[in-house]
Amino acid sequence: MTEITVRSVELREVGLPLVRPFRTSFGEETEKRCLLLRVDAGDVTGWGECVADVEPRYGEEWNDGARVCLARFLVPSVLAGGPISDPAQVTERVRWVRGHRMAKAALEMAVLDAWLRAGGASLASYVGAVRERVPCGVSVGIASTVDAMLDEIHGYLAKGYRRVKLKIEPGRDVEVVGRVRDELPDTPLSVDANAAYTPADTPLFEALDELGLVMIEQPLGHDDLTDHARLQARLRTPICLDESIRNAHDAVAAVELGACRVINIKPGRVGGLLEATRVHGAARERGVPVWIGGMLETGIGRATNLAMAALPGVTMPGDTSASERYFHHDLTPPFVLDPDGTMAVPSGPGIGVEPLPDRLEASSSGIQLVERSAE
Ligand code: NPQ
Ligand code: MG
Repeated sequence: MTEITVRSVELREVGLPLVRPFRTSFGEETEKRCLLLRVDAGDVTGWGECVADVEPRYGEEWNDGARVCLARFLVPSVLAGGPISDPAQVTERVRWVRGHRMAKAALEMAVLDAWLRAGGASLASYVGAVRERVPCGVSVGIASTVDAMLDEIHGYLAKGYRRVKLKIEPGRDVEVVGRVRDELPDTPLSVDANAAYTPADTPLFEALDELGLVMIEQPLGHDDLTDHARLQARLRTPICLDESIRNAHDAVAAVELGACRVINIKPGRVGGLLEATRVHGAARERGVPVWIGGMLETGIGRATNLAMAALPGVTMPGDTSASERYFHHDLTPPFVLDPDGTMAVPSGPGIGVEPLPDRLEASSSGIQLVERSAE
């Protein structure tokens, strides 16, 4: 039995410039800023990445809030609990804190990485991966013109991506997507609204329903299931829920209500890799296809997403794109897309990657060490 004792946890903010601005219905980013955690467990260390952003736009959490929650509540609870012989103990020790799933997920990832390294096992094997390579899709930000968007899409298709997801927002939707569909009649296309619409927009979704999309992601409220169920009943195109699915319980409720026919799993959004495997299991039992989303992760979070994408119920290409889709220089050795549109699942111990020391140094700010408090 593998057992580790976490001695301290280092929290740091890293900033990586994006190769091009990424615009969604909730805002535009030119730099990815996130918290990275390094767990020191003596003989082994582990890395975790928090998917929160600078501001609470995609979800309720944000970097400064996540850092304080980790430093004040989550890390001390894990440190105080003593040795860890099962990663599920992390979940148990932080259960008393309501919500803060992104912060919890980052800590679980870092402890799990250290624990797996201590036992010499890979994350992929631990979660039950069944593939060594996974098919990948790409998410395309809202551009100022359709031509600019098409240029970008043609570039991705030339690299091999197997599905293209277009971000939409009110005023940049049916017409834009229709023009892309006209130019690319056979490309698997989807759209993601990031909760920008209301039930009053149903006619707009009925128009999108004619465009042969693979799915329509999170059209309505970020915390809604019932409006989505009513909309899904009127559409042939599957609705995929992202923001609305906070845990496996939500996934079951969404499927039973008919609120979606596809689920986007993001380990960070559901509170960790272990809960993400439960979302996967719940969907699989019910015959609901899932795929792994992306939050513009550095190589740390990208590695864990790839491991999850190798699970048997993940039957659609996800937003697990190559490092170069987002960054000139990733924190880890870059993840590269094969011309066949697949990427390799990391197979080394733990999450299989570590930050490159010089890249980490060059992109870090605000480093904080959280140690066990004296009894
Ligand atoms: C989605 N991701 O599926 C998200 C949204 C998103 C790849 O489309 C910083 C932090 C920027 C989190 C931009 C993709 C982000 C972010 C987009 C999440 O809805
Ligand atoms: Mg989404």
